[in-house]
Amino acid sequence: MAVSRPVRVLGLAALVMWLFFIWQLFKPSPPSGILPGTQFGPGKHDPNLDATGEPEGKLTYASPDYAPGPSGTARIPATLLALVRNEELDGMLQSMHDLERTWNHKFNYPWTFFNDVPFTEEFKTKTRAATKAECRYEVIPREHWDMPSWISKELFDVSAKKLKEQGVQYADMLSYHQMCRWNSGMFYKHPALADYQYYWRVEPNVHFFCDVDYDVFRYMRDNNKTYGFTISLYDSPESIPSLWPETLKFLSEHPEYIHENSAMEWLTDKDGRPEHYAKANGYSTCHFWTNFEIADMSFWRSKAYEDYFNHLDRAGGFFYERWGDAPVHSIAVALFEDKNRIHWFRDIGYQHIPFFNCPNSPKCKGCVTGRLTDGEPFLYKEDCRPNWFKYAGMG
Ligand SMILES: Nc1nc2c(ncn2[C@@H]2O[C@H](COP(=O)(O)OP(=O)(O)OP(=O)(O)O)[C@@H](O)[C@H]2O)c(=O)[nH]1
Ligand SMILES: [Mg+2]
Repeated sequence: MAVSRPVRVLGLAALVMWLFFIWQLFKPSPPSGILPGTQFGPGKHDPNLDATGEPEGKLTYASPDYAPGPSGTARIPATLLALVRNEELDGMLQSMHDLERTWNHKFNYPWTFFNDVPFTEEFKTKTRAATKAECRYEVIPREHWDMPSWISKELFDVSAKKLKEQGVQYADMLSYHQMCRWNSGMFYKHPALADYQYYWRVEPNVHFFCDVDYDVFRYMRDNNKTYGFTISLYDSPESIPSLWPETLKFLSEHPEYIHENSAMEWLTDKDGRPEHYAKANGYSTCHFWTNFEIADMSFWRSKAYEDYFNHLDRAGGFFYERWGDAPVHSIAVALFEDKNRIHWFRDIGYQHIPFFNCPNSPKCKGCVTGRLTDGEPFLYKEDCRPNWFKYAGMG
């Protein structure tokens, strides 16, 4: 029986569509939930994909001694710390809900909120309702926030315009510069923190994915850790052209501050991103992403760091360039501290848009194991963790 041409064409199209459908169903796919990082390269291994448990060393678990209030005698002097604006209340509540759910409801460490203006009653009421722990609300003194007297506003305006043209994010936003300076060298001087040694920095709108069952502050103390991070990235070299030259100037005056087991090689790696290294004048631009930070304030309060911060502050780069607290903290801790005291909290699932730390653990929910970013593919090249693993070990 003769079949007309249109019918034959239709039949062929149907067959092609059917085969395409079958192929879609059975095509080979990566193991579900796992996206390989691209920075680790062929034959190299992303440690986020390894089964992840709790860190080695002494751990302290929840007990009735962590109850809220004065009966919580197991807590050490430590606080959850957030610099936040009143307008970011919803984002702050989101971060609090995640951190309380995964960790703090077991330990009830106090929250300390900082702002350059007073917190509203709504902010206080709603954040208090998000935790059983104590909440404190602090205003930053003007002398910790305002542009210092030796900075010229005119020069700031000119520099900001130039940086903006070079594509430096937030370069013309004065408050962003103030925020970076405060996070670099001011927050731990606030009288409200005088009795605290450790802090966990929390920003609005971040996510925590994994149940953590041990007291992370005690972990830091009992295992001699000074600084803890989750994500490490390359920085925008245009924001810090003179940070490393200023650091070298400082080191030539104070060679005694460099620790014998420093992570200098990590700071000066040129192979990871040669162009960044060149534009940043000898600094890899690798840094710990400080929107997550668990650290010992004794380090920031040490003479070495105080001298370093004052040197940088006088040099003017917090305003005439756009030095971030991330490279400043990272350079300091990598130079002046034993690198073994820097700890990768691989077990704390975390996201600040657009990057993740998502371990391979049954304790984690809501993130994709090993995924560095859910943003554009070019963001994969920002991942500096491989460099950290190469030079500094796993800490
Ligand atoms: N109170 C107050 N908080 C601020 C100010 N500027 C920034 N912050 C807080 O400082 C932290 C960092 O600021 P962000 O604007 O998130 O900076 P960022 O993380 O580099 O930028 P994003 O990638 O856009 O999130 C956040 O917790 C903000 O809420 C400010 O002028 N006043
Ligand atoms: Mg942020």
